[in-house]
Amino acid sequence: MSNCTVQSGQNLWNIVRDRYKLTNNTDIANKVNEIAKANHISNPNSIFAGKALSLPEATGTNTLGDSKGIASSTGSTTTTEEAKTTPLNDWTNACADSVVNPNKEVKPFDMVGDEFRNDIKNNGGAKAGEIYKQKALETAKGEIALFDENKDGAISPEEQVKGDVAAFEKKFGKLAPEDAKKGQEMSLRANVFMDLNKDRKVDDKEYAAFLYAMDSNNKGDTANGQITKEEYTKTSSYFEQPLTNEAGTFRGKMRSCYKSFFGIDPKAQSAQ
Ligand SMILES: [Ca+2]
Ligand SMILES: [Ca+2]
Ligand SMILES: [Ca+2]
Repeated sequence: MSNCTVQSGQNLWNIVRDRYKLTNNTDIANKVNEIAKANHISNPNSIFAGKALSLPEATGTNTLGDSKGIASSTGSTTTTEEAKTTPLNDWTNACADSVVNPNKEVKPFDMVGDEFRNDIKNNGGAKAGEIYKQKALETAKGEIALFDENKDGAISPEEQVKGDVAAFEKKFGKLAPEDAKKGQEMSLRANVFMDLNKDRKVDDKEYAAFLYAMDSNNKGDTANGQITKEEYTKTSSYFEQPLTNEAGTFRGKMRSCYKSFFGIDPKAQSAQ
């Protein structure tokens, strides 16, 4: 066991990664949870400079990934048992339909329901913002539950890559290897795109901000709580490289939504 003091600019993720020389995200996430538990840290995402940590000695047996890290996992077609057994929800179904059947008419995904609309109609929308936020978080949590193999409440790039393929295969049957590979590359970029605070995982807050930005990704730039196929496909095009100006604007919108929903600037958070 050795001790270290958290320096400014460090987070548990990079401390653990560097100390144990881990390159595989699942290994890092597992180790982060282990260290957090041992140090009675309830939220591994928020540790502060000056905090003393005890770290077990590195054993050198844990370097499962290669030096390419996440990239190495994209070639794999392993699927998570979790994603295979958990039924798809309305949102994941709508996503899968939008991607796989470009010609199919897909009903807008109603994220907010009548509670939201009635508040606008009968109550001048006094609670609409709060209702919207809760519904977006609910949808986000449903999505995360499908992918979250290590149960840390967020989707790591690796979980995203594995889970997306599993979900698609559950709906459409086995994918051809080249389609699976393309899908995995897309999933990886999507995960990085949504990860506003750059802690290498997408949590419910980030996903909720993403849903809001997607819901308002239309000509009028307004969110109505229903995500149309057009809004969805336009947003998915941002996962292509290189990042376009439009994609940058979209991320700006995610960031301001995050700030107004949760009162935190994701940029400031990532600098911890
Ligand atoms: Ca996770
Ligand atoms: Ca994140
Ligand atoms: Ca909409």
